[in-house]
Amino acid sequence: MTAKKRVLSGIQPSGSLTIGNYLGALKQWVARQDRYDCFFCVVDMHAITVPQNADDLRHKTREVAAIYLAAGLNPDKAAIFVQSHVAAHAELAWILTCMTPIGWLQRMTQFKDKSAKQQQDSIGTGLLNYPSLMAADILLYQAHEVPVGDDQRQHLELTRDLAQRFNHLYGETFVLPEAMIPEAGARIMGLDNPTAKMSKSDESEYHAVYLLDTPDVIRKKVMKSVTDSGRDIRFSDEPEKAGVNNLLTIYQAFSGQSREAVEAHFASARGYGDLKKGVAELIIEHLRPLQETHHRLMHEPGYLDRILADGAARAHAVADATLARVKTSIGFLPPLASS
Ligand code: AQP
Repeated sequence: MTAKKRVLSGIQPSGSLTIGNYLGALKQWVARQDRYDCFFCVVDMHAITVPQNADDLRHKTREVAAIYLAAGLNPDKAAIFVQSHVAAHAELAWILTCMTPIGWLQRMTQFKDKSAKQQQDSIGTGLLNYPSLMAADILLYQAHEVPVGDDQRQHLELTRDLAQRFNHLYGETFVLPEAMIPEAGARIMGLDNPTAKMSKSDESEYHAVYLLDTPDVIRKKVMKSVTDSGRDIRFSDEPEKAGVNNLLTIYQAFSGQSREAVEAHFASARGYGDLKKGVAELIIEHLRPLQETHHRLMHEPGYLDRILADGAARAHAVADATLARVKTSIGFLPPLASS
């Protein structure tokens, strides 16, 4: 019997999760858990690369873990844990940071975008080093595949470059991971601005549909989404059709239908109002069971804590072994076990 391939991914508890996080990442994770050896973490150490309120961060960390379960992750199949519970992430991140050319980090689109939103003298170094920490997350588990949205493609390339550099310098140590980007839903755009990626930390009211939004709020946001002045309901790369294209993509990703089937579904629509109604109702229908389970789990903190403790123990077993090997390779003196 061949060993299962390994998968790792994570989401930052930096706000309320959006349908972008679900379609780009979570949905793919659930689809993989039967066939792969899976590790999924709530990446709280990534979240602090921009300022966070401590109470909010604690609450969001639990909320995100509960969403993982509510979305269908099964803790008997996948290790579900909090990144900061496994210290090896911080240790390997430092070792990799020392090997990461600063120019590689300065070229990252996410760094450029996020640093542009902050005052120059308040940008934390962690924001620049974010990709080295992400490389550590992945390489510690020797992950073969990393299911993520399209925005993480560049960070995955940097992870592969770092793994290759380490393997070249110290001998074969790390598996080279591959980004698994979904065909539909890899980049869901903002409802209020379909030229910008939907992000959980965007503060505009009509930007994102959150996974825990009520049906009325979802309807309101989708009905207010930016489209164009035409009536043509079709997939398109034309900039002026970006809003309609985004709504159709959301429909396609939730329904699992082909583009042709989605266009055929809306062929008799009387205008964008019908398209928006169809999209809103589909989102509501898909999120209902997730929201019900999430609500129940948030009232069972003991259960959630046990899952996270068990996940961290499973993560430790793999991560600590990789870290020990790396430390030996680079010449760190092993500590003598105290008697
Ligand atoms: N709009 C999106 N469409 C598809 N996938 C997306 N992802 C994020 N936004 C979209 C995917 O969700 C996973 C978790 O991302 P993250 O929390 O680590 O950070 P991010 O990519 O920076 O996501 P956000 O929502 O934009 O968070 P903030 O606002 O905190 O920066 C990743 O797999 C990502 O690709």
